[in-house]
Amino acid sequence: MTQWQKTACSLCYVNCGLEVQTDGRKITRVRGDREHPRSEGYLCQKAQRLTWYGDHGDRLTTPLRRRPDGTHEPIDWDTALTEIADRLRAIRDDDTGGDEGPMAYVGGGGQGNHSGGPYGHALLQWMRSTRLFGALSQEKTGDFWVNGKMFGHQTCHTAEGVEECDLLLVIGCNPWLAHGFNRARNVVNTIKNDPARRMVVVDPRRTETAAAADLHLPLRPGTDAYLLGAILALILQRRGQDEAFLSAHTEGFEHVAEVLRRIPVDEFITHTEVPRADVERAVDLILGARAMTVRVELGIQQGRNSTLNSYLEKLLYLLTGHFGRPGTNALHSWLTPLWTESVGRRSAITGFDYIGGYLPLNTLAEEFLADRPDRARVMWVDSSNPANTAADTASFERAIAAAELSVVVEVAYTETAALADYVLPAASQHEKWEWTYFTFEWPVNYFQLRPPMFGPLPGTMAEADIYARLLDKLGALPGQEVLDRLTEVARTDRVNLLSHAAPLLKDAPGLAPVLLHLTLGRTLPAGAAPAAVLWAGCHQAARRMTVQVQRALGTGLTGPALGEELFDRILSSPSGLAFSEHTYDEVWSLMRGERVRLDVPELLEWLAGLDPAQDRPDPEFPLSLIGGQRRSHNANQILRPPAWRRTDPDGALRVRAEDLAAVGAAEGDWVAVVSRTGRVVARAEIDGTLRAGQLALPHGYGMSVPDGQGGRVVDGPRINLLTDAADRDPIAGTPHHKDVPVRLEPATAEERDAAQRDSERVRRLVTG
Ligand SMILES: Nc1nc2c(c(=O)[nH]1)N[C@H]1C(S)=C(S)[C@@H](COP(=O)(O)OP(=O)(O)OC[C@H]3O[C@@H](n4cnc5c(=O)[nH]c(N)nc54)[C@H](O)[C@@H]3O)O[C@H]1N2
Ligand SMILES: Nc1nc2c(c(=O)[nH]1)N[C@H]1C(S)=C(S)[C@@H](COP(=O)(O)OP(=O)(O)OC[C@H]3O[C@@H](n4cnc5c(=O)[nH]c(N)nc54)[C@H](O)[C@@H]3O)O[C@H]1N2
Ligand code: SF4
Ligand SMILES: [Mo]
Repeated sequence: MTQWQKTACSLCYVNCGLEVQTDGRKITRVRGDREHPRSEGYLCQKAQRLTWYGDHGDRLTTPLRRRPDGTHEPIDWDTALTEIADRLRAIRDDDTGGDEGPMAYVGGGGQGNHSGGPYGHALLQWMRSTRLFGALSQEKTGDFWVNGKMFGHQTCHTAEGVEECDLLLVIGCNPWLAHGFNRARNVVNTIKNDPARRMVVVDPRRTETAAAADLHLPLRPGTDAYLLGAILALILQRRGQDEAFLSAHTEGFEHVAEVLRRIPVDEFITHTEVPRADVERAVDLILGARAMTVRVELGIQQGRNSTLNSYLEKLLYLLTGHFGRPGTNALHSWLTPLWTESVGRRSAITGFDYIGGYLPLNTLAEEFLADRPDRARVMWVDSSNPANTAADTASFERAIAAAELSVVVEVAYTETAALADYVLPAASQHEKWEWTYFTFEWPVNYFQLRPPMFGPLPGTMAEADIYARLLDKLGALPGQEVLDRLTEVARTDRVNLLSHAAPLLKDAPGLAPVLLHLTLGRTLPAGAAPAAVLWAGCHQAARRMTVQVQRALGTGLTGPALGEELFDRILSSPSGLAFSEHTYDEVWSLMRGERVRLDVPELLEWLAGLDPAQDRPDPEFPLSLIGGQRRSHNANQILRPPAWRRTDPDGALRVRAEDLAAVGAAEGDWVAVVSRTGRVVARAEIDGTLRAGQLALPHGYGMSVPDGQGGRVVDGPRINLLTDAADRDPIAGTPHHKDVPVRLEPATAEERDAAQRDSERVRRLVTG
């Protein structure tokens, strides 16, 4: 009988536990892992396609170096790492720039892989650089900023009680297709079928989730701040605030109330174009709820007034006391926080604050293209494909061309890799020990370390090894004798390893992961060395939340013994395990400070200044594009072969019939979507679930892939040709991708012919 191996799905950040069967390097069967303590056997249709992630013609198997003509040639690892090290050292040594250093590091992990991040950060530190960018800083940093203000620290992060709530308020997300929380479809169906539970959806489009809801508020795109402001004002008018909760746990309510009382409710509601009666009904449901949970995502985080939206959605549950009880929002624990806190640091070039350690991805190009000595000089990309996923593709291309050195660490020959000076081939998530820090559960939180299902693909290395070898070439590491001595300590006196290593780390604390990898790592099961970094996290977690770790593990161990136990359990639990278990009243221990700060002056001022009259579509670009819609057949840039898409192979433009007819086009025609920044041709598909004047292009297309005939073909729209990096949030710099101002035009005959030709080539790959 064939063995089922345990792993997890890396196609979205929910990371459901899986069991798979394999044949050679192919995954042949996939099922949900019922022993996975969090996902309990759940999976969605995408997991069946997982094999396409690691098994395709664009897998990298050798380092590449760019030739003067822009093409790449294979080189061996030692040459690649030696040349890169020489250039890094030279740039570091002659850097005369400011204190942010010459390197910009983009990425550090995707939807399922965070093992490489700590090692990349070690390199960034060695380069005396702070400029860190990534997917988080184009979606979540506004939320982190608000959390910092309200909960006292930017790593305080909220969770949702979707399983136990009696009212689920979904704002700007579509869990039916995008998930975002555990077992999303089961949750949506269960609420739908339970007469005692309700769901309200705030989304311009009648999404699959909205169709299952008790109430759908189809607001005009970009008007969430007006709607949420009006709802909050109505709640106060009805004295719906939870006075007992407010006085026990919060401060600053009076300042918030003052601003909310001045909101012109009628005017705001009119601006959203939602019927007043429906808004009132939403308020009724909120005030009648026993336990409400608010679930949000890109619709507001990548929408207009993004950071303000992140504040208002939190006020909704905090003012009404729906926090820290079963079925409400709460904070969650971390084994190791996925981001950090940064307060008071800002980019000298753009003036944007660092948030959670990150600068806005939307400002990456400016950091390189500024004509000043402190500009960024090295572009280092790991586990990210900004040539397709960062706003304004053309400006990213200028930025990487302006870099004195660009390196991409990747499993696939991506659009970003194609532009880099050097490309370093990483072992895939199926070929190394891997984990994710997307651990967002409360009151019990879970962690899974996944063993590899295949041996290393020849020519590739795990990130931990890549960075360790590079740092060794840079002379950043102690000699072998020292490492051997520490390895012996790891074997015989593991608990005290860090104190033995302390003198080495005094001046370079960022090297800790690399040292652990090279010492403790050698004592772990075969190939598990990169997991050594988790050991430090286990000890920290055991110190920080002793009682909760004890509870989760069912042990009375204390002190370092508890950290050791947690690490051993992680190593021996292939389905994952619960690492912390809180009681509800312990939620306050996850905050910094005693009380939630409700009044955030910058945001109250922003709210008070909202003016519907100033907020009108540009007549030149009157339509609103959802630039990057989640659908049943996209998964960021993770699954590259078009063959996995039997539906929607072209990545259709979805549009209402009347908006399409207005440019003289019909379903199936090629049309041009035009923005201030660019022009993209797509095949039109009629979709009556959109609001009038709203269009949608999918996320996760626009990849250049082998066409099977010796050439390459781009599979669908490169949506970020349309987005403008300057169209961004004033605080977090996050893009407004869910509301891109565009117009529609008929495609020219030339565009149509080219698009049709490419589509046929892609479709041949789909049908094999
Ligand atoms: N199938 C699939 N699932 C995925 C991914 C994927 O690529 N494919 N990617 C994963 C990732 S990285 C992320 S971050 C999540 C994102 O998950 P979601 O945020 O749920 O997905 P999106 O489709 O980007 O957009 C969310 C919703 O915002 C709505 N919207 C547009 N404009 C507005 C507006 O002005 N106001 C409001 N309230 N809503 C608006 C859209 O109609 C859409 O339903 O999905 C994850 N899951
Ligand atoms: N216009 C528009 N743009 C968007 C969005 C949108 O809605 N609209 N959504 C944004 C969002 S929410 C997100 S999260 C980003 C996602 O965009 P990115 O940050 O670029 O992340 P992914 O698309 O997930 O790409 C991950 C890359 O990591 C590589 N990879 C996979 N496994 C490994 C590994 O083990 N090691 C290494 N080194 N590499 C690996 C994959 O090949 C892939 O190229 O896109 C953003 N861009
Ligand atoms: S919900 Fe996400 S992690 Fe779970 S199977 Fe689907 S794509 Fe994979
Ligand atoms: Mo994302």
